[in-house]
Amino acid sequence: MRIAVFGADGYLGFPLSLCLLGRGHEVIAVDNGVTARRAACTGAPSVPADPGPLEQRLGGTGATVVEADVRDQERVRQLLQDVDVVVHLAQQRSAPYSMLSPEHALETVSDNLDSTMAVLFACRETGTRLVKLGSMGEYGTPSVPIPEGEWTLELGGRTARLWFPRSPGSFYHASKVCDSVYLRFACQCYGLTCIDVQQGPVVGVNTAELRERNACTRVYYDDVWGTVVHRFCAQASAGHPLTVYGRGGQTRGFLSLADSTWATATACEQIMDLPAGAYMEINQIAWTRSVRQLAEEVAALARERGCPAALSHVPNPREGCELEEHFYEVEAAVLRNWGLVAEEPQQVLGETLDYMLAHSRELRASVLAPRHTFRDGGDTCRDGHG
Ligand code: USQ
Repeated sequence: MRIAVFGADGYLGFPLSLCLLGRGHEVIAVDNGVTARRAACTGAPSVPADPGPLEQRLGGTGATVVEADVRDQERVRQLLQDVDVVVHLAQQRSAPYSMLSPEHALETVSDNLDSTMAVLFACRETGTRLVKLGSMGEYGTPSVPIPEGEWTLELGGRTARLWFPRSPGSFYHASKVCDSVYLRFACQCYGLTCIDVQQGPVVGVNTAELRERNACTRVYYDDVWGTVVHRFCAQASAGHPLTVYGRGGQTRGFLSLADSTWATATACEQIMDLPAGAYMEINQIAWTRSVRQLAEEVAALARERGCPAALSHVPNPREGCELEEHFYEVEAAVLRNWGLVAEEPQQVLGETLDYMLAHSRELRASVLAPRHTFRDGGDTCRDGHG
């Protein structure tokens, strides 16, 4: 198949492109480099600091690399001519970034909406099918199990198949809710075919294809772009206490980078079997952990490697926007039915820790502690957002 990956230079996009190529697909890798620019703006280095130009990193694979802004409707229409499936990852993907200032909130919701609308209308015209990366954070943390797709409500002696209620915890997560609303409507109204992937935080630095090419993806560890496990591993490697926000009972569904690329590539293939007009939601997670448990596991692995890692319960910068203790259960049957054999959490945590230890000299100490709160934001990059 011909598959376009929008956001191909990102943490997920690059390994996904390699995975799709490995499965024999033709890949059009599209990016405009905005994530690296945004991260530089908040003082956030990735590891490695500069993985090199995408064209070079995909050299010799046969992928077509295109620099383009996917908010540009006309450009997206051109790019999707004769493309079977597009994977849309090209969005502002940091919850903390979206809470830094009114400008960052607006940039997040408008950029994410613009790109989704451009992709949606291009798909309507070209018949391209869409795999869209959403977020498990659309649902928040309700005190009941989160179903996969629609659920049945009984009220007043009647039943209805409905969408599960959304409860986002940041403007970033709210932008993903809007994406889902527009895409579901477009499937119903225009006959678009879409898999909306509600994904939990992705963990890890490696996939089979990255190992094979001895290549790296962009991994962040700072308080704006770094996700929790990457931060804990970097902190342990740098001799910094592991910053558990508040009580640390915040529980999420995680999956490894390799599992995420496998699942998203599988979604690209599975979507061809869906009837036109189908809107399918899947919950892309493999295992659940509280952040306290994760910190304890990373600290234990660090101690095994001779690093004296300690936990520090710091005031939660997301106070008021997330619960610190809650029930969390997620239905994730689709991935199991597709045959996902998830990587063991211990293996993924250990590999991520080893990666950070190998790069410990590059780690910037000033971005390890939280610098911003969701309520008050911060001054970072106020003038140069985006
Ligand atoms: N946390 C800590 N200590 C830290 C950093 C984070 O305890 O040093 C806690 C946060 O309070 C939060 C949890 O870890 O409760 C997860 O935070 P995160 O920064 O790892 O992930 P999040 O902001 O939720 O966003 C990430 C990705 C986003 C994706 C989302 C899936 O950046 O693109 O959509 O995970 S989900 O978490 O299910 O919404």
